Amino acid sequence: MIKKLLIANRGEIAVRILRACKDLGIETVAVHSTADADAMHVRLADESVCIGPAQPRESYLNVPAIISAACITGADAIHPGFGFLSENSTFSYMVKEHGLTFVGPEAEHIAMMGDKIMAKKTVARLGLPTVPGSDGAVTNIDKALKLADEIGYPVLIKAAGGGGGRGMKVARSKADFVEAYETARREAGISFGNDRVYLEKYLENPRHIEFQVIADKYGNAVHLGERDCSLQRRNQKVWEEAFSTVLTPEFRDSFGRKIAKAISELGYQGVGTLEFLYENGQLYFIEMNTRIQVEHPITEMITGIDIVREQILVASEEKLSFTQDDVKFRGHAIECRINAENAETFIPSAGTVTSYHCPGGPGVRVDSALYEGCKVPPYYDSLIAKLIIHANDREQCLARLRRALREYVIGGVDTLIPLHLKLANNPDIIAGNFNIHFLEKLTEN
Ligand code: MV4
Repeated sequence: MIKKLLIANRGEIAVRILRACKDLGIETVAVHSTADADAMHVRLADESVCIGPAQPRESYLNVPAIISAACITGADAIHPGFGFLSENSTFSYMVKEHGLTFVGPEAEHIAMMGDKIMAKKTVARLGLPTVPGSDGAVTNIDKALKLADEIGYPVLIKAAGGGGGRGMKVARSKADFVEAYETARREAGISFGNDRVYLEKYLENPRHIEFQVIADKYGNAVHLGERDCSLQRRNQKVWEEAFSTVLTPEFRDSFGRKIAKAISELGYQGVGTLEFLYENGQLYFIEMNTRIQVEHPITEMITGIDIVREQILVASEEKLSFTQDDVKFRGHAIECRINAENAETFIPSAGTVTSYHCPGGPGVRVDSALYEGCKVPPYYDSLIAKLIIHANDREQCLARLRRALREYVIGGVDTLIPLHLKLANNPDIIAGNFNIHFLEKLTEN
């Protein structure tokens, strides 16, 4: 078992991981930048190490400083959280080379899923449906044009090194294709140092649905159902739900088991998320994330499983403590991402939190590192709290959400709370009637 865990992250996810460690009796080491000296994750940890200046490059992305901090404090493991170094296969490899446990999958699996072409090929070979498109990279414009005709317009050109919405170009017709293709390759080369691209049928109005999985080192893999993450803006998710309103229990069960089987066959170990686009009653794989995700709490609420605890346990080479048949789903959960941003302009808002009142009561959970008087620095992601609501059904969940949002007070910085109140009262959202473009359209201008 891991005895002492260094958390290579900040903010609410660092606090979330600390809490799992405390429940497990694991000692904790926080690392922080100079801007985070008074941060909640530093205060709650058993020990802390300053790893550099405010700029992420010099602190939370500073691999030598982080590994040194683990060595001097006698930590035997590192948890990367999400963002920062969480999907950096070189980092996970270096952690291991220093005799430390990396709380995450094997470096080979991180690298495999980081290459979106390899990820898609692997998942297709394992029998899961993928978006129709090229079989791997397209390297030649004549072949690409021919393929695009076969796929049928609109066609999307995606970068192997992209993901999360980066490095995509749509070609609406043959007339657009050559320019879109050349631009996509050039931009991919500049952004990712890898100009390999692949083609996909462009789905016009899909939902974004993702399945949570967890696997141990002994081939046991289970799925924990899906989340609907369609409500996003500029590739930033804003509101997530478990379950999606569109999958039936039978579909979920059979599709989820296929995913778990594929993950087991892959020899994957740790937590992971398979992202799909949903259109016309079908799911099509697009990408896999090899980290714990921001929205994991909604899955925790409907399954009663502490996913971060299980993640630490499987990294400690423990067997998964439950089987697929043990997983029972209950009710509905919604997560609202409370970003320190203006709710109309989405301009980030840094500063001091001058007042703080957290909502509570039945079905309300807040994951946050905020406290009255804390600073929200301008250097990092604007996510400052997650409001997670659970209830027996979706309607009651929305009612509790409205109640909790009205109760929540965060003074001194702008937040997305007013936007979430608007969403929780929107007839289309109440009816479950939305896709990946809904929020962009609602908030444009
Ligand atoms: C797509 C797509 C439509 N058709 N692929 C954007 C993020 C990246 N993970 C994949 N993305 C998309 N891939 C095909 N073939 C539309 C998107 C997309 C999107 C996907 C999920 C959530 C939000 C999105 C917003 C814009 C575009």
